[in-house]
Amino acid sequence: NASVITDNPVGLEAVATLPDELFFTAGTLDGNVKGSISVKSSANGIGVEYKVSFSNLPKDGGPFLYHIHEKKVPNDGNCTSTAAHLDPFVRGEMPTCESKFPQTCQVGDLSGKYGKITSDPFEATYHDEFSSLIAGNNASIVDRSFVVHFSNKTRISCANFA
Ligand SMILES: *[C@@H]1O[C@H](CO)[C@@H](O)[C@H](O)[C@H]1NC(C)=O
Ligand SMILES: *[C@@H]1O[C@H](CO)[C@@H](O)[C@H](O)[C@H]1NC(C)=O
Ligand SMILES: *[C@@H]1O[C@H](CO)[C@@H](O)[C@H](O)[C@H]1NC(C)=O
Ligand SMILES: *[C@@H]1O[C@H](CO)[C@@H](O)[C@H](O)[C@H]1NC(C)=O
Ligand SMILES: [Cu+2]
Repeated sequence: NASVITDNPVGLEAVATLPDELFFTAGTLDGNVKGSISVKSSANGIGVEYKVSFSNLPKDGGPFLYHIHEKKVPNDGNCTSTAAHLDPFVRGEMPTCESKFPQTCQVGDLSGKYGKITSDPFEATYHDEFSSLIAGNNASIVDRSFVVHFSNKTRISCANFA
């Protein structure tokens, strides 16, 4: 089970915004998915508040998945280089995450914990107890990225947190 993060400094926010250009042309895209994830510390330092927003999704290939990934997107924009999901408790992807028990999921498995992207536009806000905003913490989203996937896990687009 993931540890609850209790020492997030108040007043921090990290934001990642998807780029205008896709690195891959995965499947038949009607334009490019747009979107961003904002991660703010909570007033009491416990966990973080996520605000996610996506639009202009492909017509086929959903419901779409999204996760925090371990590594940053390099300058060339290749989403494959972001490696695996953020998983400091080395849970692995299987068995799939049970959203009723988010502490049992990979820390970075946001669509597993809080729901897949099932509408266009899609907006969601939620509190996550297990994400850190302190660089160097193994559950930190700082110096990481997020990736949007088709339901078959093919990567569509990705962005770095800043
Ligand atoms: C992990 O969390 C689940 C769900 O709350 C709980 O049933 C289980 O006992 C926990 N496991 C450990 C090792 O703490
Ligand atoms: C994954 O789904 C997309 C969209 O439906 C499709 O274009 C792509 O070929 C699929 N990839 C694989 C490996 O099945
Ligand atoms: C993207 O990155 C992966 C892993 O780093 C690499 O294997 C692949 O060749 C890269 N793709 C392109 C088109 O550069
Ligand atoms: C990440 O840190 C937690 C303590 O906050 C620790 O329990 C866990 O084993 C660490 N994970 C790794 C892969 O070192
Ligand atoms: Cu992912």
